Amino acid sequence: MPLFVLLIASLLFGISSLANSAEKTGTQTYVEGFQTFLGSSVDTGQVRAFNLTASPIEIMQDGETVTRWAYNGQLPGPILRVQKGDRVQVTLTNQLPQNTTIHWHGVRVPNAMDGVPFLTQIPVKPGKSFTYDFVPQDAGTYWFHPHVRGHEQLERGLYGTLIVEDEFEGKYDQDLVWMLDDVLTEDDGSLDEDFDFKFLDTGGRLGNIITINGENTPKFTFKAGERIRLRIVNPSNARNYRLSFANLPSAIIAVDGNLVGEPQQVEIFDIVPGNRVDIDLTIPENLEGQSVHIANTFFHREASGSALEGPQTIAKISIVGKVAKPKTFPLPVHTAVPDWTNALNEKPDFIFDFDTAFDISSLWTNKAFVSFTINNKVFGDHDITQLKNNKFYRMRFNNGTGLYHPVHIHGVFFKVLARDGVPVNEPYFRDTALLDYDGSLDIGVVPADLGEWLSHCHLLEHAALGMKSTINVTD
Ligand SMILES: [Cu+2]
Repeated sequence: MPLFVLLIASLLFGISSLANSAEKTGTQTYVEGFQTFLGSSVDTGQVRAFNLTASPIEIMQDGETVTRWAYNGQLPGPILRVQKGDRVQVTLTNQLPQNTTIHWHGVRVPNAMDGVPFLTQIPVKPGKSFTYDFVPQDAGTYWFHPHVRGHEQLERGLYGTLIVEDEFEGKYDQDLVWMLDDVLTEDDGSLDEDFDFKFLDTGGRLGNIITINGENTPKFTFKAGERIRLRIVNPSNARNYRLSFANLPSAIIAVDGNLVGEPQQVEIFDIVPGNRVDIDLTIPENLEGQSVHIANTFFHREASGSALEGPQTIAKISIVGKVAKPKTFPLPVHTAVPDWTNALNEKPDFIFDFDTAFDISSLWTNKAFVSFTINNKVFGDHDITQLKNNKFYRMRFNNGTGLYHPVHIHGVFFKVLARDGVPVNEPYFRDTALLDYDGSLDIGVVPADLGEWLSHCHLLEHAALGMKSTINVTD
């Protein structure tokens, strides 16, 4: 080979490898930022064992006996509290008439503990047990629910909270969980038990009653001057919420578990199915003796018939008495949330088109004639998205359906980079984010746990009709 060809070749090679390494350096910053955010792993040496039995229960509702499904006979299910680094062992016993599993929503568990039937485990048959075993490494508010017939099993009442405690435990006057759900009932107060395809070709199952911890418009009594950590979880099949705390000072201090880099405004945050937000709520000292209504202001464009629509009161707070000394510590924040503003300069590595497909032959039958697709495929025929561990990826989700889709990816935290093409700088990570009905969502993600993980719409009727795929994280 002539010398000048070699020279040009080596020059070209040199330039292209230089370009590659520049590119790598850019995204490597995001990887390192995320690793710093997660911090080093912890092992307390403690084992925390719990039993969860899923079974039908009978409860009284408006003077009638109605049947729901529950963990340990409790509706909502128990609150499990553990320390970061504890070994958590939960034995699930299935006393339901169906198979079930438990998915630990938002918790980075070993893949085999993720609770997805036929992907990470064989489902637990009626009468059988399975023990989940994992060591949570991220403090915050998480939740658990079945991943078998989710649109039925969650609606019937199977969900609970997992709190991984952080350094702010015990600093608040009260630490409360609000499971914010909506249920669809018959006129006699019993659950509407049509879990066939009645709702599945729509915006999902919107209930006619909004409940907090199973109660319709509950009353809470707080003291003037109290500082409350309110952990809100949305286990609803399809409903989004926006909360208004009226004249009570409030701020979001955590999203989907982790603390935020800067406190967020409660009134503009869409709490979509799967999301958790921790709210720092202060009861002003001068409100003693007064009452305050907490409202849901989200307007669902699909709502019709008996589906309730905001704004409406979902809880009433009576302020009785006064604390001796109000707590004055600053709002908790995570000090290592990386800035990924420039991540939009990277090209999308993957594009996911959310759409619908129709099967005319099922029209006028009891079967759904619509399926919900990702890149024109339903779960089972889906493409597996291949990812490398500890590498940055930019993903784009496009919505061609005119319906809301809460996008949830198992096994990762991700950051929203743009919504409907407009850059946003959310100073926090999530595991679930809303793909708006006519919009798009751009996210950045650094996988940190190996295995094939489910990625799906958390509107449970859409998931049931195919809107699921997987990401496979390898070394
Ligand atoms: Cu959806």
